[in-house]
Amino acid sequence: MIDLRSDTVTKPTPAMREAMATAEVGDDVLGEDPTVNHLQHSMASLLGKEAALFMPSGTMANQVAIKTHIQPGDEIIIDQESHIFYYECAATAVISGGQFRCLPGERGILSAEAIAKVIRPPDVHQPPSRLICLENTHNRGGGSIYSMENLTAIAKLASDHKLRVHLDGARLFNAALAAGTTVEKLASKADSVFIALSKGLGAPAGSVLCGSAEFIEMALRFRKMLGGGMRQVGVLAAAGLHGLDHHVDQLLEDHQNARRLADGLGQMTGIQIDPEEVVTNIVLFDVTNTGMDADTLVERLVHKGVLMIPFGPTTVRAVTHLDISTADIDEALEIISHFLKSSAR
Ligand code: TLP
Repeated sequence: MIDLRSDTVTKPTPAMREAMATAEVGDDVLGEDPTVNHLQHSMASLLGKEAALFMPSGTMANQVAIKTHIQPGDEIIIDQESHIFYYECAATAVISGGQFRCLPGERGILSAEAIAKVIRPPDVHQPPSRLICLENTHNRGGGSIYSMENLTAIAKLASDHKLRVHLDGARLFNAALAAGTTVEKLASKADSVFIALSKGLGAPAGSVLCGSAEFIEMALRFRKMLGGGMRQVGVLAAAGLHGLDHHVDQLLEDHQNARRLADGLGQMTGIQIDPEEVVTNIVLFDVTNTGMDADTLVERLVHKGVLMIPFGPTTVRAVTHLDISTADIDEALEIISHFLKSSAR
């Protein structure tokens, strides 16, 4: 099976398992897990933030960040395809009582001009705009990235209007490599940011939320409230530290493999894709002209040994990752091409 459903499907390597098995641990709810503390310290300094907090998942990192930033009744400006809005089970409505002001981004990317238009004036009838949420890279945007210039303009706008900025940086390393910059520079334009350890970095679980010391102190309370306080969790933190030490540079290979996949798909009759848009590890393509919808095509390809996921009625997503080689991409392309030719007959 060539599993291109997500970069979340990676299995820990033997070396990562070894790091997990030998990790020093303690009770992290008591703040006594040395490996978690090491990870939090490393991540805060990597992102140029005062403090960091280990989280069980990216979803919890986003939701704890939002709860820490807003009060019930506040408004959050966000792209309409963002993970926070699209895939987090309306958690913000339930947990924080926030209201979203959704904007149509350009492949998920918002501009300062678009955001400026929806910032509320002080008015007793209207909810206060409080927070801007950005996603970099953007998942449903096909791994699209923010330019530094855009982030700087958004941060200035936020500061002029006393709004906070939260960055869903689940794939921030991918964004930094693609933009030729550092995660620290990208994170410098946000008040809070999280990075996932369980995606491109190959760890089995975990995300790290970063921000000011004051922000993280509040976030710690909300993580506990939501049941995210874990005990001897250094075994997971060790996997994350191993990923940070060994799997960041390999993300470039994931990007090259994604582009190779996109180029190959672009040659196939029935598939619509602009390979130039594939700048990180996520490939979106349209299957309308194959005569199949996304569900049917994906389902049939499972039986041929290629796993992808439907991302809309006629859109399919494929994601490259640590457990996918260039040879796997070539084999997947051959399988898909053969399948499309035989379906067209
Ligand atoms: N994304 C998953 C699915 O939930 C769609 C995937 O397969 O891509 N932010 C972004 C940008 C994400 O892509 C995801 C997961 C999350 C947050 C949530 O992370 P987890 O799964 O750790 O809660």
